[in-house]
Amino acid sequence: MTDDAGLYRTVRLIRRFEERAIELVRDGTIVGGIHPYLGQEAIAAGTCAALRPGDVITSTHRGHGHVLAKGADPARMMAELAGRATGLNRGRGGSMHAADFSLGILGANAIVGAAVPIATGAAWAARRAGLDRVALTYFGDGAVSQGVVLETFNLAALWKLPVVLVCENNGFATTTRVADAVAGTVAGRAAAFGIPASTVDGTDPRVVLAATAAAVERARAGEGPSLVECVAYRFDAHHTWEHAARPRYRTDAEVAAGTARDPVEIQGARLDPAGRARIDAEVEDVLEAAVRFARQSPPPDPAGALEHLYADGLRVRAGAA
Ligand SMILES: Cc1ncc(C[n+]2csc(CCOP(=O)(O)OP(=O)(O)O)c2C)c(N)n1
Repeated sequence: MTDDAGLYRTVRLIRRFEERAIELVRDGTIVGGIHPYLGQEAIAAGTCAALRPGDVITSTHRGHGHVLAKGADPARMMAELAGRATGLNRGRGGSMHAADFSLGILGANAIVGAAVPIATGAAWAARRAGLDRVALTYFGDGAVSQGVVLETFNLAALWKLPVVLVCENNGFATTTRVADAVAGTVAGRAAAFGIPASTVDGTDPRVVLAATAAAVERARAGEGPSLVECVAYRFDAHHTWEHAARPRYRTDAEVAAGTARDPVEIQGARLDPAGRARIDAEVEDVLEAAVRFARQSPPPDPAGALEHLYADGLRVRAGAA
C-alpha cells in the first residue's frame, strides 16, 4: 500500500506489534526475548510498499517489521515468537527466523550480514528463471564491514543482479556507535563497486518509498543493484535483555533527541484525525486477536522435534551428480 493511509497502517501495525510482543516477553509467553524494531517502522513500510507481491525479501535479527510489512499474518507471527505450533514456521523459527515463502519472505536471519548473499542468490535465480522478480535485503550498519556483504556487493554489481540493498543505519550495532566501527561511509562502500547509493531519512515512510521505488525500478530494468541507506534511530534496546540489565551507553538527552522524530507521528500527521483513529482502532483489534491466538495456541508436539529440520523432496536436475 503506497498511499498515506496504507503507509500509516503499516507503521502503526509494526509499532503496536512490537509493544505487544514486549509485553509477552515480560510475562514469559515469548521466551528468550526479541530485538525491538521500534523507531525503524518507516523503513519496513516504505521499502515493502515499493515491491510487488511476487518480489522477495530477506531480513535480519531485527526483522518483525519487514515480515509484517511484506504481508505476514500478525497472529501467526505472534504465535511464532511465542514458539507455538500455529506459528508461521510451526514455532520452530522464532523471532529471528520467521519466513513465509508464499509471500516472498525468504527468512529473517540471526547471522549479521547473512541475508545479503541469500537475497542476491534469489535475484540470480530469478533472472536465470526469466522471472520479472526483484529481491530486497535488509542489513544494519553493523553488517557493512562484513566480508560476505562486501563480496556480495561485488558479484551483484558485476552480474547486474536485480537486488536492492537496504542498510538500516540506526546508530548502533548492539552498544557500539557507527562512528566507532565504520571507516568511511556506508554509501561510499557502494560507490567502490559502482553501485548507485542514496542516503535518506529512514523515519519518513514517504521518503523511504520514493528512494526504494527508484532502486526497484532500476533493478527490474536490468540495470543492477542499488543501495539505499536509511538513517533512523533505534528507540529501544538492542535486545529486550537490556530492559533488566540496563547498560548505560547513551544518555537520556541523546535518546530524547533520537526519539523526537517518530515515524508513526510523522506519517500519522498526514491523515485526518478521524481516519487515523479508525486505523488505530482496527490495528488494536488485529493485535488483540494476535495476542489471544498466540496465548491460546499449543506448543509443538515434542514427538515431532526432528521433523522439518532438513528439506526433503528436492528435485535433482538431470545430469547432476
Ligand atoms: C556474524 C555475526 N556476528 C555477531 C553477531 C552478534 N550480533 C547480533 S546483532 C549484532 C549487532 C548488529 O548491528 P546492526 O547490524 O547494526 O543491526 P542492529 O542490531 O542495529 O539492527 C551483533 C554483533 C551475529 N549475530 N552474527
